[in-house]
Amino acid sequence: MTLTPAVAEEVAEALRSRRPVVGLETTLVAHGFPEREGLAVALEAEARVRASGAVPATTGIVDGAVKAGLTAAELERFAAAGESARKAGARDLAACVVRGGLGATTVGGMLAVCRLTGISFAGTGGTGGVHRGFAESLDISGDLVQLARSPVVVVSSGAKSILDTGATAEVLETLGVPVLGWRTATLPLFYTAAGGPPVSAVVSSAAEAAAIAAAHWQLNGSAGLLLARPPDPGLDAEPFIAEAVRRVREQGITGQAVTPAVLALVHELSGGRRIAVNRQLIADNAALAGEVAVAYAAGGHGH
Ligand code: PSU
Ligand code: MN
Repeated sequence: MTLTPAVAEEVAEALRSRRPVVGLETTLVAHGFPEREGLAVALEAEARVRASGAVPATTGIVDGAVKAGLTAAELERFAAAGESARKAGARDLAACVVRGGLGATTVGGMLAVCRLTGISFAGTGGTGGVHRGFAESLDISGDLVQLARSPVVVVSSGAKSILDTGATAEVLETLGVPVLGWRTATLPLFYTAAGGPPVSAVVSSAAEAAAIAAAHWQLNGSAGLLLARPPDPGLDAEPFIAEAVRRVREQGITGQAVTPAVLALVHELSGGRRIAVNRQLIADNAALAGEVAVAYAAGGHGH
């Protein structure tokens, strides 16, 4: 067990010299895709970050060490572990470090690692949020609170439409997290571009997003921003989602198991199309995070 994060040499060097770095999460690698496809997704996201001129730092807990920047062999371990890798939100980091084994970071877990290591940009598929039926379950993803606490721009395809997206937007407003729409005035719904609540500001270039982030960090200290990019192409998953949420509730599933259970059912009901759309948007979001990180560095803001 070590409490000092293990930052890959390439990542550490980039951070020292204020060059662009992009954090990535591992829950989607271990739990988000069937049969090791998570490895291909992770490598694709890293390649897209590199192509945009930034250094990828995929985060996870490996044998008791909090890591920023994983080797291909480590990524392979996450993909192969599947369900046996523990889902690691911010609250789980300590137990993972003490127990050893693999902890697959959620967006919230990744943000905690970004805070520890000084990473200011990150990419993912969809961020967690307020679950449908929250009035009964009080199920609100830790991703939201971590966003509010971490000076990081997170690029995602908005909040998954398995969530109550209107309530999610309200909580983001309450927490003071700017929601920037990438060339869109409404929050994308992960699989689909249209129909979400309004964003707080529309941005049309990476330089503009970087300038708003820099200003936000000056004005609001250590608070994060969400940059929401509509998926391309989309998928109308709505008919499957209500059914999936209903079945998961009926089965009495609660807590951390809710998101993966709903996603698995949506996948089953949508006949696998979800996987292709998901894969594409994760890679595209990673690339945009890289572009914003590059613009931020070029604007003389540092990292
Ligand atoms: N998107 C997917 N699969 C996932 C997730 C998102 O396609 O597994 C993960 C992300 O890591 C996100 C997490 O941070 O779900 C949120 O989980 P919860 O609602 O339990 O906080
Ligand atoms: Mn939850």
